[in-house]
Amino acid sequence: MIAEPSVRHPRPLPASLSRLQRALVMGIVNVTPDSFSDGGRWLDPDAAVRHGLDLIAEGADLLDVGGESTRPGAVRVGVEEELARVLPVVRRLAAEGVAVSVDTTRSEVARRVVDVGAVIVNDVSGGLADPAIRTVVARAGVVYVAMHWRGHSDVMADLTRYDDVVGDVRAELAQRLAELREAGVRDEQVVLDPGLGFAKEPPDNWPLLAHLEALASLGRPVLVGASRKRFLGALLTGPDGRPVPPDRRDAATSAVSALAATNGAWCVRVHEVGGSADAVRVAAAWREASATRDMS
Ligand code: PMM
Repeated sequence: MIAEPSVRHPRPLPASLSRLQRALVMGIVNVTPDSFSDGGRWLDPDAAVRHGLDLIAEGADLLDVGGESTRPGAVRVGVEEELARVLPVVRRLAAEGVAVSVDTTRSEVARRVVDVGAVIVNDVSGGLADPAIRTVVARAGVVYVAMHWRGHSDVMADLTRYDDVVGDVRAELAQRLAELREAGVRDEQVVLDPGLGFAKEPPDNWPLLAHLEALASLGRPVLVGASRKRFLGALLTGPDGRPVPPDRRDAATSAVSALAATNGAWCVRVHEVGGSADAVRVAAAWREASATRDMS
């Protein structure tokens, strides 16, 4: 089912973004040595800032800066190392006028990045890894992305049992939302995310994408992070009959962006921005046309 045409943004979002009547594109800046598709490329702060500005020039509406890899099996970094990676990059991008999100599960990192200009805290654990992050977000009043999560990267491959993946993810996200309210986070600050690839086997991701409306029915905007993930590699095989590698999954990522935006996603989080920037505009035109045809 196609969702309502008007785009509902979380608050507070910079006015330059909240006036857009289409899904947003979040460009990924991983300041890590080991992320699954681009680890090590932007570890130097100058390179990370340059890459971020390139993504904005290609059409990203906002950037998500991360200092800790969440790829399956990844080993955690210390809080000081995470801060050293992200703080200079966030500070400089925010000073350039970019809307910056920070991908962190840590309350201390969330507090410090907001101080230097981040406007979104993107927590892949939805508050479970470090519950104090809820209070930080409540006090700061920034937008908070609560992703569906069941455990850190070293254990998530063992946490993939679902009775009904859509119903179970929805119920667990409803629980995250209740915990956030309890900590004083206002509903309007919150964005929900199905956590594609996190404690999910490749086939689990498709029903979540096909039923975005089930998550949207919790009353909050939905962010989709499908970019270059393993379930896309598993769908597509190369000439050698093997799953295509991460850097060959961008066309499929753009296709997901178009479909997700058509079905009401608030934002898509992607490595390669150009294809998704086009896709969300196609989706907006499609939605508008489907909403405006006079049926009488
Ligand atoms: N995926 C990754 C990291 N952060 N954040 C949100 N909100 N949603 C996601 O799906 C998500 C995320 C893993 O991808 P990466 O290692 O390429 O950043």
